[in-house]
Amino acid sequence: MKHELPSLPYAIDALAPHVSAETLEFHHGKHHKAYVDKTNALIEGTEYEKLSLEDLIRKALADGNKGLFNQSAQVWNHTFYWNSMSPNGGGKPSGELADAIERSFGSFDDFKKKFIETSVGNFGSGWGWLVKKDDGSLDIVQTDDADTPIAHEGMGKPLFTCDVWEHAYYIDYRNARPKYLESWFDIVNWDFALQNFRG
Ligand code: MN3
Repeated sequence: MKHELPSLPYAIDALAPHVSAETLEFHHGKHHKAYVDKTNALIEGTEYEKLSLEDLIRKALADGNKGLFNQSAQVWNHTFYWNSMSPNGGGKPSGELADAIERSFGSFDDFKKKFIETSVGNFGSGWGWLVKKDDGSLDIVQTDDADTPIAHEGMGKPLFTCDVWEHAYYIDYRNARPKYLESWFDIVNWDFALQNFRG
């Protein structure tokens, strides 16, 4: 199958000032598009062509096909990231997700602090994730470069992700990754996270 660049689930300027239209024009229109185009070019005429994006990512990793893994995992991660943000986001989670966060991290504030510390602490490029483990508890994980929890057994089911590659924040925050993360919490899509928690 040919993979498509999904449309953003909101207007290009809807996340400003937390994430500007200019950032999204580059991040979605150039970076994400390039990952989609390169994935399609790499799978053309190969056995990967018939696989879903998720299966393709896992097979590329198992095959040691690093080039394809990086491009295809970035396609998945970015689509998940767009959905992890909302102009109606921010605030605190509700319902059973709020309970799970308290159980796993002590309090919402402790969770937020730990998520920001973990994501700021990623030495290079990568992703911060809130994941649900098999036992129902929550965890914060970081992955490097294109790596993604969906490629690894036992890493947990992603509930939301924050892109901490410089291209995600450099236009708006220059090198200030902690500022980006603080601001990012005002657009976290808790409805999406709850849906993933339940699903
Ligand atoms: Mn990115």
